[in-house]
Amino acid sequence: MRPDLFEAPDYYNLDELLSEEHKLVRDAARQWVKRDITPIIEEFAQKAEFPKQIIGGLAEIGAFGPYIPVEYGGAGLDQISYGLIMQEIERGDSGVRSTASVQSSLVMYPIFAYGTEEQRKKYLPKLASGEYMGCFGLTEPDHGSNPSGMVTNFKDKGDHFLLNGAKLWISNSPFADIAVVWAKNEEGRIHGLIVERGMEGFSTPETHNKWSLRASATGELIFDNVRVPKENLLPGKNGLGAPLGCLDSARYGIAWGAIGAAMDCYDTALRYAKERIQFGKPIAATQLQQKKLAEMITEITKAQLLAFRLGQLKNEGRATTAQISMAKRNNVEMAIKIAREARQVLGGMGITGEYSIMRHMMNLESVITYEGTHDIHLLITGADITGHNAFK
Ligand code: TGC
Ligand code: FAD
Repeated sequence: MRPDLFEAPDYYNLDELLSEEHKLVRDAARQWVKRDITPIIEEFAQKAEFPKQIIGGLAEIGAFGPYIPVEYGGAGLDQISYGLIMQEIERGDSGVRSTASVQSSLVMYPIFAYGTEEQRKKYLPKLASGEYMGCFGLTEPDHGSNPSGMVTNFKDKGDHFLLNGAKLWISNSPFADIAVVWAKNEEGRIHGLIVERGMEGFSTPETHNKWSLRASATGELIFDNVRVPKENLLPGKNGLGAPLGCLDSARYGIAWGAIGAAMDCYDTALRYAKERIQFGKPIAATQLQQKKLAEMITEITKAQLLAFRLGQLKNEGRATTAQISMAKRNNVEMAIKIAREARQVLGGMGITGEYSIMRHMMNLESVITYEGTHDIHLLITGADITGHNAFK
């Protein structure tokens, strides 16, 4: 892959709205991505392998639990800092951002928000440092968009719970030390359980042959009569609202992350268009390429404003699920469209691993599907504005 010459677009001087802390956090993540992600990511994506050596670096830039309080090992930052970290990591690769999203919002957050003090102390510092890696099991083979239909279940056996079922499409599962698993009790109520690697009957086969998120490990979670200690139940919240509350946090991070992927595609396409000469002039001097590039920067700027305002609302505890859905949906679609256009600006070179665009484009095909599909987020907005739920 070529040297990383990335320069972040900031057409509306949004840096002026950031605090010194925001900029410090953002710049540290940006430098780390240039130094530790760009040089290796294409190779790992090509060989479909998660680069485990980056775990320590992710922990150092505060990507594991950015908004989890310092007393539990988190970075104690605000929601805008969290968003900026996700933006910078996804500028490098959506799969790397996935690893951080899952660890922070889908594993650390439920333990912090719904766990006991003992669970917080036992798991959070190790998750923040990367000593433990976690995964989140909600989706099942027959229940993706409709997780309330899940069949994974646990029975009370007196001194332990007996867990049975299977989860599919689980980021980080092949190497995770712990899994936050959502399962129904005997009354059909959904609860979160912490399942640890090594528990008898628990296995995590890897899913192969993905064309997307190739540098992220995805797999299954299989529970065959797994004895889960009773102290591993998350007692603070139950019902579908418990996992959906975690998704709010992860979807918010994705709304920022997608901007990073889009910025990288735009920046690459802009530089290429200025340097590539056809018919005796740079292709950047042609109206058709200018249209593409001008529309890209317009859409990135709108997405940045949406994410920033959502971050302010989130800091104030006022961001609604529907507002988060709108931002996730808009910003991921924005990014995937920009990746497709940017790929064309590079002509044939756009399909090679010399440049990051095709990898971003393929990654975004997962991002537009996971954490609620593009359709599901539209229906969440639809239900919110009309008062009519089209899911049921
Ligand atoms: P519905 O009846 O609407 O809601 C059930 C209960 O949950 C409450 N609720 C929420 N609570 C907290 N936060 C939220 N965001 C909430 N949304 C809803 C709701 O009030 C209700 O509470 P109660 O007390 O009345 O029972 O549920 P539904 O069955 O109609 O489903 C709604 C729907 C379709 C929107 C939801 O299920 C959904 O979002 N589906 C998409 C599934 C999804 O996003 N899966 C993601 C899996 S994880 C993943 O993809 C990780 S990829 C990560 C990476 O690698 O980066
Ligand atoms: P389905 O729900 O079967 O949807 C298929 C199509 O039908 C979609 O286009 C959808 O929009 C549409 N559709 C569904 N319902 C409706 C409706 N009511 N009206 C209109 N259209 C509808 N899950 C986890 O729990 N943990 C993870 O870590 C995780 N990581 C993932 C990593 C990757 C790489 C991928 C691809 C997925 C991951 N997922 C994870 C699963 C992800 O959340 C699901 O794929 C997603 O929620 C969609 O579910 P599904 O794939 O079963 O599609």
